Amino acid sequence: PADRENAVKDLPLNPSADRLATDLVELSALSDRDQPGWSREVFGEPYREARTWVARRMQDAGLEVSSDGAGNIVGILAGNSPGAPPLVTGSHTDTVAGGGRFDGVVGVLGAIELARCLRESGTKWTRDLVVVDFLGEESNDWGLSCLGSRAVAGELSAADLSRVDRAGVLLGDRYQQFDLSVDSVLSADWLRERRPHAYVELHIEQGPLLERRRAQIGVVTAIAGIQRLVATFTGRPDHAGTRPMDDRRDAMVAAARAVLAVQQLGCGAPTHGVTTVTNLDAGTASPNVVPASVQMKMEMRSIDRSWFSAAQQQLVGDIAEQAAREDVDVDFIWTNDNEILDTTLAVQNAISGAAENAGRSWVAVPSGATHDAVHIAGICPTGMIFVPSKDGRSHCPEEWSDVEDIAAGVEVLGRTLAQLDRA
Ligand code: HGY
Ligand code: MN
Ligand code: MN
Ligand code: MN
Repeated sequence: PADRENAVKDLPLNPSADRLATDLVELSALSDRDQPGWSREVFGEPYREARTWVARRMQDAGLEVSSDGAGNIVGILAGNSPGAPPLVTGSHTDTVAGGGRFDGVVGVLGAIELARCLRESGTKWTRDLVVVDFLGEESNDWGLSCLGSRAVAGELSAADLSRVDRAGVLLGDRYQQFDLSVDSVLSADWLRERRPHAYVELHIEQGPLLERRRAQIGVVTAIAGIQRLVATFTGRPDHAGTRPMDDRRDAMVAAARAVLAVQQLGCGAPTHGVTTVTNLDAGTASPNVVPASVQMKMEMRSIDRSWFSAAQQQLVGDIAEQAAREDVDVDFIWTNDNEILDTTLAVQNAISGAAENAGRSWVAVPSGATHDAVHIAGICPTGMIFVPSKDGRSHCPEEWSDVEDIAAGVEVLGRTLAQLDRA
């Protein structure tokens, strides 16, 4: 109806690129200076400092801040009907090692800037606005990403918390440094208690599509599923100097052939699919012994359901074939990080409508990266807004987004939530 359109059109929302820039600079200073780029890994000291800073920033913006039992920082801007299902937005502020300054951060700082704009303009929505900095979105030594969003979505189990890292430290024990216990993590159910009306996450694209299509806003249609594989190649140790080349069972050669087979599978994906070998580890190999055991870690991602499961089978066959060529054995351990997620159509439409209201060009894009949104989607209608990444780079020091693009993203986030507030 016209009045709803006008109400959203006239939304006094003018996010400040300057305030966003100031916050981005201050937060990026809270990182591990001994590593290249910006490193703020979950449970690390810089991350602890950053969360104190984020909580204070949320308070300054007028949000009622608390830490839920799962280590997420939750800020609430009360609406006129606090009992109504709330609008939730947010992202994460942890990074990969040697990462960038924008991944996740844009969604947390953008939401805080949105709260500032609403308060300044005296705009009060019907529904509460809930801003969340989710704990530990990036993958970690325990092999489990999205710790905070999984927990509040009820997707984190006691078994998950009893995983150990390379140093034998229990994941559950690491929460103690945030004064949290396994019980508090497993019982953090406020998101399921207060079933949100919708969740919308602002994030950098981390890829080249928006830049190539000269679009200011990405309306995310789907988030790629991720399957991770550890393949262990077992050959035979031999003296590297005396063993004839035609009589070896060289685990390293088998693994090398497998790396190329993995790449070939990804390159052959018909619509959307990527495959990456992220690590080859020959253990404590001696410099004069034919490698007997090599561990290969890889991940594959796709939004194409018909390709994804068949591709996993084909991958196992291709790797086994390459191992057999070297008379090497191989075994496989798969872990499913997350299923493919189709975002909610109504939320996609609210985002594209908001982009048009804001006079911003937009394009529908898939997300090759995973996000907290994947886990919140099981609880409520969910969508994501992308802003462009320079040269499509991310998870590296070169990661960059222009603050004007981020401010445009915040405006579209605000207009999207304003529409959903009335829906
Ligand atoms: O791996 C990912 O896609 C995300 O950046 N954690
Ligand atoms: Mn991210
Ligand atoms: Mn990331
Ligand atoms: Mn010798």
